[in-house]
Amino acid sequence: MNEVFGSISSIPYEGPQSKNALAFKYYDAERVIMGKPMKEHLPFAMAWWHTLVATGTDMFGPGTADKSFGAKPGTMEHAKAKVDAGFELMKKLGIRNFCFHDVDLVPEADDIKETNRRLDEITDYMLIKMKETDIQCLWGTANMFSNPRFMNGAGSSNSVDVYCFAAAQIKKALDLTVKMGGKGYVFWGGREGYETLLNTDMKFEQENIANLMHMAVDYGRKIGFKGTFLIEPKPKEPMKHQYDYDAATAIGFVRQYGLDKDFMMNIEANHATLAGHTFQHDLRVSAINGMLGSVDANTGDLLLGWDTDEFPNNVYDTTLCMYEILKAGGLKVGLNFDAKPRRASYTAADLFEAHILGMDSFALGLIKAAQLIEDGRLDGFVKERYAGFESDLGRQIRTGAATLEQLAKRADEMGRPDLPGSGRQEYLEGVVNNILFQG
Ligand code: XLS
Ligand code: CA
Ligand code: CA
Repeated sequence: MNEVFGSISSIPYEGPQSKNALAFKYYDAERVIMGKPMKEHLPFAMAWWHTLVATGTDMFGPGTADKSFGAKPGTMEHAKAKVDAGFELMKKLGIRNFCFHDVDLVPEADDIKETNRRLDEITDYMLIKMKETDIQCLWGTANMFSNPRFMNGAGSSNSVDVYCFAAAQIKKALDLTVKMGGKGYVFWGGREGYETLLNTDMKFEQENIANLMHMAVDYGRKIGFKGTFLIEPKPKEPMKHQYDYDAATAIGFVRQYGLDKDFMMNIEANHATLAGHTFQHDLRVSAINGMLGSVDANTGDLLLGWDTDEFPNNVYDTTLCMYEILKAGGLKVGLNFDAKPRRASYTAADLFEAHILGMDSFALGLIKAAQLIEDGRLDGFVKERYAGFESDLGRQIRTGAATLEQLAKRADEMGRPDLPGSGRQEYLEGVVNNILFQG
C-alpha cells in the first residue's frame, strides 16, 4: 500500500544526545518509571481535528498546510485518505490512541440520515485499521459548535429543534464511540454560554444542558458504554462567557445536577490558563475531587491570551502536570494532543516534529516529576508545614470535633499566636530547578 508520509520512517528513540529531528530524545516507550513503562503513564492520543483536518486557516488568511492526502476534500474518498494518513502517522510515532468529533471523520451532508450513513461507513473502515495496528479510540465527541445551527448553543439553545439535533448528534457519536471501544465521551460546551444576559435565561439553559447530559448517560449506559463521560472546562472563546468556566465550576455543575457518578474532567492546559489559573491548578482541583479523568495536552501563549492550542513545549509545565497526575494515581482516560503546528509550520515533517515535541516534553515531564517525588523535599516540606494539626487539638479540628468556644478559649490562653512559619516558596522553586537542570 502506498504511504502518505513515504519520506518519513518510524520514529526511533535515540536519547538526549541525538540531533536527529525525527527521533525521540526522551520518550522511550518501554522505559520504566515508578514501576510502569512510559507508554502506560502517557496514553497519548492524536486529535483527528488538528492533525488530519486543520490546515492553518486563521481570521486573516486561508490554510497553509495541504491536508488533502491525495484525495478531493469533501468526498468519502478524502475521509478514507484521512484515515490512512492518521493511522500511518500514529503508527510511525508510536501513538496508540485517537480522539474525534463526528464531523472530523466525514463531510456533513444536508440530511442527518446521510451523514450518519457516512459515519457508519468510515468507522467500519477505521475498525479494520484499528485491528491491524492495535491503535485504539481514546474518546469521541460531537461537534456542536461549528455549524450555524448552534449559534445559540446546543444544550443551551433557545430552539427545541436545534436541541433535538444536538441530541441526535450525541446519540450517534456515542454509538460510534462504543463501536470503536472508546474510553471516554467528551462534552466541550463551546457555545454553551452567552454573549449578553439581556437575552439569556441562564438557569433555564443550564437545566437544559444537564437534562441533555442525563439523556446521554442513560443512552450510553443502555448501549453498553462503560467508559467515562467528561466535561472539558473553558471560560470563553467562542462565547464571551462559557458555563463550564473552569474545573471548580464544572465540578459544581455535575454535582448540582446529579451527574457526578458518571462524569469526570478533561483538563486542557490552554483552557486553564484562559481561566486565569495554572494548568496545575485545574488538575489539582479535579484530582482532589476524584475527577481527574483526562488531559488535553497542549499549551497556550500567555502573551497572546487566546486558545492557540500549541504543542506542549514547556517542561516546567509538563513536569508540574505529571507531578499532579502521578500523585493522583494516573489518568482514567488519557492524554490527547489537542494541538496544532503553527501556521508557518505547514509540512508533513512539521506534523511529525510537532508530535515529537509534545511526546518528548511529556516524557521529560514524567521523568522529572518522578524525580521530584522520589527526592521528597517538596512532600517533606508540605507535610511539615501542616504538622501543627497533628496535635490533639489539631486532630479535633480535622475531625470536626472541635467547637468555636473551645478554640476561642485556646486563643485567650495564648494571648497571640506565633507567626505560622515561612512558606519558603523561593527555596521550593530552587528545588524544582535543581531537579529539572541537574546533569
Ligand atoms: C476547543 C476544544 C475542543 C474540545 C473537543 O477549544 O478544545 O477541541 O477538546 O470538542
Ligand atoms: Ca480541547
Ligand atoms: Ca483549546
